[in-house]
Amino acid sequence: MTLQIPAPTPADKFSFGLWTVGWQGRDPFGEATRAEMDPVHALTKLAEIGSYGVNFHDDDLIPFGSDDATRAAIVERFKKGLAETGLVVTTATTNLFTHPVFKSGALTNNDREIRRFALRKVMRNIDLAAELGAQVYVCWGGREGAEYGASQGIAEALDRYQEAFNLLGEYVTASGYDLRFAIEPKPNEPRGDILLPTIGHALAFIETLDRPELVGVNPEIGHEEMAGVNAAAGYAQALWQGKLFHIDLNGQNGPRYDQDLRFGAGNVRGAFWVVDTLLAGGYDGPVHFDFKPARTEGEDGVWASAKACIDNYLILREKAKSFRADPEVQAALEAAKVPELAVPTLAEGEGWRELLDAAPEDPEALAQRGGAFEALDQLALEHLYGVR
Ligand SMILES: [Mn+2]
Repeated sequence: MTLQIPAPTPADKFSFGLWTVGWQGRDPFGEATRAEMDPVHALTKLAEIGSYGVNFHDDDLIPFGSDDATRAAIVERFKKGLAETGLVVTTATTNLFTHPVFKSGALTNNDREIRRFALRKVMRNIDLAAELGAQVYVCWGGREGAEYGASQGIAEALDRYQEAFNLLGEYVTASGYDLRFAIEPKPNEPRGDILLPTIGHALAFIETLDRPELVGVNPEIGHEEMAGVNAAAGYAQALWQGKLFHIDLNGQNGPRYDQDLRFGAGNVRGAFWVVDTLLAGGYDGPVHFDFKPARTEGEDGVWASAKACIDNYLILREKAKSFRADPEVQAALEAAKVPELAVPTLAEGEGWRELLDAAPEDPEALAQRGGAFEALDQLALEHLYGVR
């Protein structure tokens, strides 16, 4: 039985960054392999493949250093493109990494003047994000980090990061913008070590801010896998803490350079569990793909890979739904006592005294019980392999 891939709809909220499909294929060893892409052309093609939204770094749309008149003309033309294609601006973000001024970081640079410049650059693009209707402002601190132990004090760097988010929170509040921030963790690349390297680090940092309710996370599958941790489990914890403000889906094969493969083309099992986690947790924000079409590809390959991100999400969503709906899976979940984890450990009205007074368990007998996880996981694989 061949699965019919559903057609994408606006309710699916698929979105792409201009920097994804517009990536020219420059890597540390080679020049660009593709021409620059006109952002308005990108809008047209994104709408054609079933995208609902688009997002951008300030410099993706408006070249760094543009004067006010140039900036205004670009924004007007982009707005017209949005109106013609019906695409929505879901998020925006600041490029705080390409220009050499940011070579040693932006919001946490040791150099105070660079920090001040960076903050002004962020606020300026927040204005544009709000004007275009974005509801989430993504913050990837790719250059916030170091290569050497003595290069910066981590505590002082976190103080400055905290100061920056407190100021930006105050800025959006004072400006009356309906905008929340989403921190995107990454362990390394381009810096040797980046601050807030994983979802967990970011979640802990957010709780120290003046307005923690304004800040959540934007986890990228590849970045979590680069750190060797389970991306789905991280997404689940962010959901559990009410902090999954946005998502970056892509593909990665284990801890190595940031591959940014099209979604579904890296760790397939990991991708399946991410989709299952998003469905179970009721995530209803944009489904954003942060990938890079391989530099081997021409423009046809760019759109083939972007469309494949959408298709792979829809395929995995169908598979996750069929897995959860399968009566054999439900029986296997019962056998593995998965529903029992939702039952509180103490009974209603019980406290530590009653627990201490309760009839003792027999650990030797309990140890004889099998987990029944192998059969359960095999059912998941059979759904994924397409034999169920
Ligand atoms: Mn990446």
